[in-house]
Order: sequence, then structure tokens, then C-alpha cells
Amino acid sequence: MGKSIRDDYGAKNITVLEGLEPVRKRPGMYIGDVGLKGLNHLVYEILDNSVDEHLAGYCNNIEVYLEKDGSCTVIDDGRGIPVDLHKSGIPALRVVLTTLHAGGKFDNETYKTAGGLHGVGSSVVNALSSHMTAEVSRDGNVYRDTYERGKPTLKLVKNKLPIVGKSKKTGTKINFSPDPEIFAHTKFKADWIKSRLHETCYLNPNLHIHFENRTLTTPEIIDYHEPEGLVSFIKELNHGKHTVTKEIMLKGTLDKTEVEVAIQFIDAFEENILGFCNNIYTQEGGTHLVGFKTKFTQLLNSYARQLGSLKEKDENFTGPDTRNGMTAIVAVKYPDPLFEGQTKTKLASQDVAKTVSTIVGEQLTHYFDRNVEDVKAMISQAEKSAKIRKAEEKAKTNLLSKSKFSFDSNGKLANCISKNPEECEIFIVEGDSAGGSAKTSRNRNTQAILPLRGKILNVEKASMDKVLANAEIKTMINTFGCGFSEGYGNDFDISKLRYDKIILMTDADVDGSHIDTLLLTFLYRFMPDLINEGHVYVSMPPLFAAIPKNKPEDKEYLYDEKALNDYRKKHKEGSYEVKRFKGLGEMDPKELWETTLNPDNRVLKRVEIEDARVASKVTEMLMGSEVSDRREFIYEHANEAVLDL
Ligand code: 0RA
Repeated sequence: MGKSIRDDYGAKNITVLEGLEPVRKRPGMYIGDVGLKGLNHLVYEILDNSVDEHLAGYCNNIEVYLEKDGSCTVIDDGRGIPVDLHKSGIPALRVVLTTLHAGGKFDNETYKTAGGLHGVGSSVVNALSSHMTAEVSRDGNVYRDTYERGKPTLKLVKNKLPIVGKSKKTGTKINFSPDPEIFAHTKFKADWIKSRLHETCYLNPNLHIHFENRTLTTPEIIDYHEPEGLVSFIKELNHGKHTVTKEIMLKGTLDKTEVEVAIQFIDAFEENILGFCNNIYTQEGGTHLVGFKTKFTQLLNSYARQLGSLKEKDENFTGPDTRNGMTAIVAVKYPDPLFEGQTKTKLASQDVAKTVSTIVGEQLTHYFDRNVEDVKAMISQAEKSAKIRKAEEKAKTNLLSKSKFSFDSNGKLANCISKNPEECEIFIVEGDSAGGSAKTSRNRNTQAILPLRGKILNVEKASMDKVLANAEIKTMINTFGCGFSEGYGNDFDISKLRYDKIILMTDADVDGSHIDTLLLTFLYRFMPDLINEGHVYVSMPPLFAAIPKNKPEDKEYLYDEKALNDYRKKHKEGSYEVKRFKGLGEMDPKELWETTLNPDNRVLKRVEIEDARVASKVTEMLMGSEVSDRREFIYEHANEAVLDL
């Protein structure tokens, strides 16, 4: 197999054949999970192939349709996936879509900067789709192939794909329907997809993406195109915030690595840095961010000394100090990236750190020398941070030294006997009365109960020392065992987590949801990895029990109105009694065990965060001090809760 770039790329460069059975057997291995996140991932996999074709210089327009029938269509105007015969005697298109690792991307020269993660993309999507249709326009013809659950459904005549039309253009069109045998829910999350498309356009200023959500009664149509690239991205991220510097753009290429950085400071105590490698969002960060942060801290400290803001006796600003109020995007394009971490979204290539650091060092020095007022604004942000950091370090030392001796001082926690985190669960229960029932009926060996009295503090609105002084929050931090990370310093260590599942157990009413939201806000801000790594659940207690009058032991628990209606249809009116649970407190210990605690019957919702950036924005919007957008958001999303049965 040649390594040179050839225009007649054809079928020769596509090798390595493996069937798709492993994908259906263990879908999680290939797309992360089979929840909403994995489902949307299917779209990204297909999209990324078209974006790679853009990176290779051949495609400028992509169309994405969420179809009425629940399928998704992605169309691009690239060269079209090759259709000529592969050495196995099968058309290349079919090889690409039915075998793992095929796709031509392992040939580095062909796709100079293809994302390392997404090499297996379209065949994985095919395997997990009940139906897929691929149409390729090439050489004047339109070719088609169709599949069910990854298996071709068309019989080839003389090893050739059917020609279903003529076209002067080239390109690829893929339509697929996620398989309900694999995915519990098959409705794509339009908001996530839209934000991904927008982001893709910010990162690729020459790309146009046309989006239509045809599942709506009035289809939503959006054309994404961001010719100004990262500058516009930064402006969007900081939209509505009080900015204190200009948008700063740094750009350069070194050792085959293309680096682009955008920075702007706002007057707020937050840091928002997004990293990308080859268009892939690196959720877990990595070497590109390390290189950027290290150099930035070093430079700002050196200017602070030059300008006299730091005196000889003063300590340097810490890294987090220098990033107080920073919004930044660090995007690298790099031929052969290495990823690691829990979700393989941490860039590990060592030389990237140095490259980014060199380019940022050169260009930021140039910028700082010419924009002293921006440097001063950054230093003032760092000074505010340093001041608060020192106050909070004190508050934290107090908390930690006290807590060692006064573990759960008010004695509300009923811990479990087992010390093996893998089998332990903790229920955070609303109200002392439900807490009492739960303590009686739980499995003492593996289930811990922590009752909460009243509402917990909204951490989004409170200052750090208030948060750390809050009794419920202190108890949670101490009980979970893994510390926390927030703003300054990071004591969080997930390996110390004492429970595999943290289950929020609140009433199925507005107050209950509010408590859930407050708790989730706390967990999201202080222990985000508990959510990222799937340890946080919300329990779903039933709303009703239907009790047959002549056979009360056949009692059925019904989790929502629909289940009650279904029950009513199936049973004679008057033959049963319906009991409505107004809250957990109304259940006796036996009922609570059967419906909410017993792992064999209970229904849990796993809390997932597809996209930390969206989540952070939403948390801020819902829980912060700004009231305006909240009501609209709540109405818009009220029906979107997803059950993880
Ligand atoms: C392999 C080789 C060539 C193009 C592609 C793959 C290709 C794949 C996808 C997936 C979605 N859209 C795509 N567009 C192109 C090059 C073929 C040639 O040399 O003409």
C-alpha cells in the first residue's frame, strides 16, 4: 500500500477486515453507552467523516436532517466514498460500511489530520442501525447500497452496486435509523446536535452546514457558517457577559502542528477553557491545554513583575489565579494524535505541549507588548482571585481539620456495613419521615441512607465559604469520601469514593424536583466526575399502586399517569382500588423497599451530561441569579426527561 497522496485513491488503500458482530454485542465499547449520549454519537460519527473530507480539502457543504420517521440523513459534497471493487471482490463502499477499521483513514497521508478517535465511525453506526441507506455520487452516477443491522440487503449483480440515477456532482449521502433493539430511546437530542454543528463550523471557517429538524410540526431550519472562526466562537461563549479585554487570536504552525488559540477575559470568577484536537472536543483536556496554561501563567506573572503589580517579596500568581475570568479555546490540528483517559478524550501526545507553548509564548508576548491595558485587566482579575483564594484556603483548612473529628456530627447518616465501594449505594432522601422508613427497610449491608432536612443550599448563588459552612453539604462531602474540586485547588479523588451509586430520592412533586436540581447543581459544580463517570442516579418512586380487591397480594405499582391508564384499560372498573402516593413519606417501609430501594424492582434514572459546556451554561441559567431565560427553558424542556430502565 503506497503512502503517497493519490487522486485515484480508489479501493486499494482500504484494508483490515473484521465483521460487525462485536459492535452489536458490546455497543458501549464503540460509542460509549446506549443512552442518549451514545445515540447522538451516531450522528457525530457520520458527521465527522464528512468533516474529515472537508479537512482533506474536498467538501465544503454538509447537510444534516433529523427526519420525521426518526432517522437521520447526512449529505456532503466531497469526493464520495469509493465504489470500485476492493480486493475482496466487494465494492469499497460496502467494505467501508460493513467492516470494522475500514475507511482509509489509517493511511495518514490521505487524511492528514483525521481525528484519531473516529476511525471506525460509519460501520459502527451501520451495525447499530435497524436500517441504513448509502448513496454515492461519483463518475456521473448515483450508486446505492442498503443495510439492516449492518448486513447488506441488496444482492449485487456482477459485484456491482446498483446505479439509481445520474449526477454531475460528487458526494455521499447516508441515512440511518438507530436500532431500538440497542437503544432504549431513539429520539435524537436536537439541541446537542445543533450545538455540535455550530461548534464544527466555528472550528472550520470555510465549512457550511445546513440543518433541518423535520420531526417538528414546523421544521426548524438553520444554516451554520462561521467565516470568522474562533473569534466568533469566543464572542458566543462570552455573549451577554461583561468582557474586560479584546478577543485575542493566536495562530501558528510548527512541526506539522497547527495551533489556534482565542482568549478573552470577563469580569467573573470563572474559567472556561475548551480544547480541541482535529475538531474533536477533548473533554478531559490534555497536553495542548497543559502547554497553553503553563505558558500563560508564566507570561502573566512576568508582566505582573515588570509592571510592578507583583513586588519582589510577593509570591507568583497561581495558574488558576491567572485564568480567573478567562474564556479560551485551544484548537490544534495534528497528524497522528494519541488519546487517553476514561472516555479517550484526553490528548496525550507529549510534543504538542511544547509546540503550543512555543507558539503561544511568541505571539502572546507580541500581543502583550502592544496591548498593555488588556494585560492590566488580566492582572487585576488575577489579584482578585489571589485575594479570595487566600481567604478560602483558610476556610477550607478549618473545614477539613474540623471534619476529621466531627464526621457526621448530627448523626443522621445510617451507613452500610460493607466497605466495598463497588457494591455500596447511598440514598440521599428528602425528609426525615421517608428517611426513617428507608433506614428500616434498606439492605443494611450495602445501602446507606442520608436524610436531608429541607432544601439544600443553591451553590450557584452562594459564596464558597457559605457553601463549605453548610451542614448538609459538609455531610455529603465527608460521607462520599472523595473530596471535591471547585475553583481553587482540587482535592477530588474519585478512587476514594465510598459508594458506586449516589441515588437522589425525592418526592415526585415540584419540591422534590427542586431538591433534585439543587443537589445536582452541587454535585455538578463540586464533583463533576461523579456525574461524568455515571455514579449519580435519581430514583423514580411510583405515583400509584393498584390493588385488586379480591387479591390484594397482586398489587401493582404504577410509575406514571400512562401506566395507570394502561392498567385501567386492562382491568374491570371497580375490581381494584387505586392508591395515590403523595410522597415518599406516605409509603410504609415495605412499600418503600419494594418500589424504590430493591434493586430488582426499582426504576433509576442515570444522570448524564452529554456536553459539559451546554450543561454549565444551563446550570448557570437555571440556578444562577439571572431569572429571565429560566421560565422559557423550563417550559421548553419539561417533557424531555429520559428514563434509564
Ligand atoms: C476514502 C477515500 C476517499 C473518500 C472517502 C473515503 C470519503 C469518505 C466519506 C465519508 C463521508 N463522506 C465521505 N467522503 C469521502 C477518496 C476517494 C477518491 O479518491 O475519489
